[in-house]
Amino acid sequence: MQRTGVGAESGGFGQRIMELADRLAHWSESSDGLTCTYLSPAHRTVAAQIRDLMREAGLTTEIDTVANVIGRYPAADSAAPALIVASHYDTVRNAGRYDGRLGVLTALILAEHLGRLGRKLPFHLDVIAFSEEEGVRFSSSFLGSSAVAGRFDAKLLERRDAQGVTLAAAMAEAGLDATKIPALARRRDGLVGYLEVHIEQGPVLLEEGLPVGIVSAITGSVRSMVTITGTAGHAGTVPMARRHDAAAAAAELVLYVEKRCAQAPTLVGTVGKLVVPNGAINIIPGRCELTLDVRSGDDATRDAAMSDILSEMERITARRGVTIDSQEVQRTAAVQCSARLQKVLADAVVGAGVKPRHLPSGAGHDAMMFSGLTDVAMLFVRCGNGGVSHSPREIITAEDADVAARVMLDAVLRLAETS
Ligand code: HGY
Ligand code: MN
Ligand code: MN
Repeated sequence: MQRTGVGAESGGFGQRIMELADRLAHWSESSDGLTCTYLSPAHRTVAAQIRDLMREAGLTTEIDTVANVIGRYPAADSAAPALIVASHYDTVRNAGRYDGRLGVLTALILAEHLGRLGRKLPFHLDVIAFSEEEGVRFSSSFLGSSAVAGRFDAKLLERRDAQGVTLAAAMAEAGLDATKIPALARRRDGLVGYLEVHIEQGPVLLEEGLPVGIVSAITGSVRSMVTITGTAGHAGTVPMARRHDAAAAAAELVLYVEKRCAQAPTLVGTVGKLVVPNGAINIIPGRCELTLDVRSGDDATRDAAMSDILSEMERITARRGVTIDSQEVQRTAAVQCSARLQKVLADAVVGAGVKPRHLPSGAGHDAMMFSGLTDVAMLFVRCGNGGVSHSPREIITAEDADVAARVMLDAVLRLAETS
């Protein structure tokens, strides 16, 4: 059975994916770089653009009540289960243009190609562009995918953004009805699996000269918001021995996180934001707000590091006469990808003439939300520029995007043959 189908002229998928990624990158809430966070005007425009692309591809489309964009390439049998092929369309600040969007556009291109071939599948092919994976605006990731996976935490609706706007208010302002979120949840018996194409966001495939790789596991993370309260004072008149400097305490904590999280192979720890609110050059910082992101491929390793970091916070408190409040805002368990779907991807990778390389993901992904509900697997695509991501220097090639699209198309058709 010819799987990749006629009409898939070599390189055609990749070129189109790159062109569409460039198009979607036009909309940003910043004049300096690509930033597209949940329900901003840019975010709403990109959702409409993706919906229109899905319509042009012949999919039945909708934008759901958390702003996920869903395009269905229907099975012959309306009662058939669905295969979800998805990723996210929101971005971090000053982002690259492929994180998330590569997966959305690849899924779209696949569905469009199958429609052009008139090739029906024994399952619906649901292309989903999740609305919020990065957790930038409301400090909690996977908002879009958690709703579809039936794991949305309603307490999130009271979470406030930097301007004090609650998620509930932001949704209402966008005309989204939060009471309809529970109805988005997919059932286990309605799914045959979940697949996601994503950039690797690391150097492994680049260093090994491979265009794609198969994800074996996805790292789990704990994220906290930390507030250190000391005593503000005059920078010129308070002797050093009498200070309770919140920023100096934060500096000690940052260096401790760096040292502690260097102590295990897959353990990483990051303080991504560190702010002295209303700071000034001649004021001793009385308050410092920071974020903490600790991850490991193994939850016990991660949790041991978090426990040590919390103990160090207590020691800093005692040493410096400050108070440290640490609020956990997210905890995601590490996920093993389905052996069954990894094999399907590996067979398709071999079919594309590429050595199959299985590798773990240090980044979190929407796929994690579906683990436990259905089988999940991911295909990584090589990143250039040393593998950099969450940066405008994020880069892939049209050739690699084309390989990934062909591998994913082949994998979907292999699944169709065995369903
Ligand atoms: O932070 C992450 O791992 C992902 O990019 N959201
Ligand atoms: Mn990301
Ligand atoms: Mn991503």
